[in-house]
Amino acid sequence: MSLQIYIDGQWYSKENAKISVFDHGLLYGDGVFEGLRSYGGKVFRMKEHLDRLYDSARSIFLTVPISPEVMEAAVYETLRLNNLTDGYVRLIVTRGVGDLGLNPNLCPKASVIIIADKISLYPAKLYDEGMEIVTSSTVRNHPAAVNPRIKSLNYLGSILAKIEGLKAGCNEALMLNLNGEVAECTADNIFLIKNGRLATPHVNAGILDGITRRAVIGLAKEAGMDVAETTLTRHDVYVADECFLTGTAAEVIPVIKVDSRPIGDGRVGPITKQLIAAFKGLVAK
Ligand code: PXG
Repeated sequence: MSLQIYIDGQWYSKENAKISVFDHGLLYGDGVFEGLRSYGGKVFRMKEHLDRLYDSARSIFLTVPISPEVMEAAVYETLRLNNLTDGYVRLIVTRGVGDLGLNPNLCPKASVIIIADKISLYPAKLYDEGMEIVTSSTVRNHPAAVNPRIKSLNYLGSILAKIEGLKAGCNEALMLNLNGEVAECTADNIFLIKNGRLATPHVNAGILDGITRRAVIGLAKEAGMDVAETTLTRHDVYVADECFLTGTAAEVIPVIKVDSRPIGDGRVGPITKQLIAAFKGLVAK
């Protein structure tokens, strides 16, 4: 059976799941989204994802037409209809259909789309051996423009950085903020380890407040590690002992080379391994 996709209260097969070309989500990237993951039939940190979605919407004056409770039920129903216990869920709220002008007041109703599909994982090899990343020339969105904490449908900056990464033979790319400080990668947050201590950019560096990032900070603290949310430069990355990325799709993935410089001894480090194992334990709960 074809994938069943939720649009505004009804499910459509993939072939028939269509939205208007006048939807401002398409015309202007006017909307917000979330990426969630289900493990063994349970969505990981559902409430945190829904809170972030509704906060993103609120920040852009977008009224989500259904309550978080109805949204949660629709997510589970979409997973069930597609027989997915382990899967990836994309939640999208668009401004809805309007005219060709920018005016969102002419879009009477926001649209909600829920797509549940199998997760496309990075190759297992990357988790064992670590990945290589490069710094992108595309600067992360300035928080005074559209704050990166808003998971908006405008991902062009991250897409340009991703293209630069791919052209350099890398699966991810590091983005700096306008001050030249480390921000995050295109769809993942970044962590460094130096002398047994963890460090990750503060959300005020202009990053997405990642839910996997929060989970890993919690796991590290539970394990008695020191975690600093702080200002980091590329120098800190280059001289780190270990580096890893976090994200809903990637989970926790080691980085062993940045801008052609091996991180630490160029192999996946012990603390990264420990946190990968702890994260596996957490999602299996
Ligand atoms: N930073 C950015 C810019 C993101 O878009 C993360 C960090 C990680 O956040 P979570 O909450 O997932 O730990 C994201 C995640 C994908 C994908 O397929 C992920 C995101 C966006 C688009 C695609 O992995 N967002």
